[in-house]
Amino acid sequence: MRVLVTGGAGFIGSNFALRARERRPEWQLTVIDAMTYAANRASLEPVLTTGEVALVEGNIADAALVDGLVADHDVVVHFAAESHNDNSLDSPWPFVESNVVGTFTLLEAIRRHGKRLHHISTDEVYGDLELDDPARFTEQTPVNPSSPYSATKASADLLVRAWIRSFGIEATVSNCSNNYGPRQHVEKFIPRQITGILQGVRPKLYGSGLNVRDWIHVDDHNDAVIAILEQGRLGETYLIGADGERNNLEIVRMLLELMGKPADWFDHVDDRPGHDLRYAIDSTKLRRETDWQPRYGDLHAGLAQTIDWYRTNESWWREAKVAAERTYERLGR
Ligand code: NAD
Ligand code: TDX
Repeated sequence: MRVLVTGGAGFIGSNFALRARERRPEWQLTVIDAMTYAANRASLEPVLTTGEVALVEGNIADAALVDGLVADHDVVVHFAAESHNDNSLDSPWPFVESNVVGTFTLLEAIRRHGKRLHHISTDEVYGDLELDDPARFTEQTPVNPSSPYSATKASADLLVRAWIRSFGIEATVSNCSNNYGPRQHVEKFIPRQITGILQGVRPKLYGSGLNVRDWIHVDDHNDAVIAILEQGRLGETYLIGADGERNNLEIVRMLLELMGKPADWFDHVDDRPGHDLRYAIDSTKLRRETDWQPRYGDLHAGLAQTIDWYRTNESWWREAKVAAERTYERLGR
């Protein structure tokens, strides 16, 4: 099977390429990535140097390029997106271009060539839940996005659903909760705090720190994607989550403990505008229809592995850290 991975030089996409090489060595993988600030060629180095994965540097909104690549592959796994909420509040256009126009461009190529698509999305399209609400998101929850990022992801999801219904394309969609693990850009919450602590900087909590995210290890997310590709029903949406609800303060306390710092060694900073309170995923459908199960049940163990990775891969993140912190300084966070 020839698999085209969009956004494969970013966090989840590069981990997907590495995991697919291990679990499905017979697949032929090509990555298309615009190599934005969020991409890192080094993430793919082990599979690029052996020739196991081909990297095409290009934009998914480039219709001619995408048409040729889709024609040459059997399946497209679509990770490419602008992915950071804080950036979307600062400058929304790249989010519309990559997430909406980019997805539209892919869909048209998929339709022309009759190929299979798996579209990767986020639980943020459903908006947020109250802190004291026992409810969790399901595939039936109506979309209700809060930020420019989540609005563009919801738009992309709706385009995919419309192309399934109106044009009969062979596609599946997954909406996953917050990922953590190796190779995540240092602008994101967990790697920002880990790399900060390694540099002697106290963690920074937005607002009260009581906002809840539902954490899943990136390998568990990617195993679910492989399960959906192989066992999912065409036309369906699957929610991916591993019952990892924690508030941000609890995460910071775990990191401080694992890294040998006092429990109160953090600061509160200004809150993110429109900051979603809580996300929570009910992944019953995925578990009922496929054999997927998360392997990282223990968040402590997953975070310890992630800390080790950042500790031993400083050259991977050093430059990006300077740029990310410069942006945060300008945003006052
Ligand atoms: P990321 O920012 O680390 O990586 C995104 C990659 O896409 C980058 O390599 C970037 O260069 C590339 N890209 C962006 N625009 C492009 C374009 N127009 N053409 C080609 N390549 C382009 O993001 P991530 O965290 O790996 O997220 C991957 C996907 O998973 C996204 O669709 C995101 O919405 C979704 N998702 C992420 C999370 C999470 O917690 N990180 C959770 C659920 C879903
Ligand atoms: O320094 C920080 N301090 C802090 O308290 C940062 C960077 C974040 N936060 C908070 C904001 C959120 O409540 O931590 C939580 C997680 O923040 P992010 O890592 O920015 O993630 P989030 O906004 O929840 O979105 C993530 O999960 C869903 C990904 O970035 C998205 O791509 C994905 O769709």
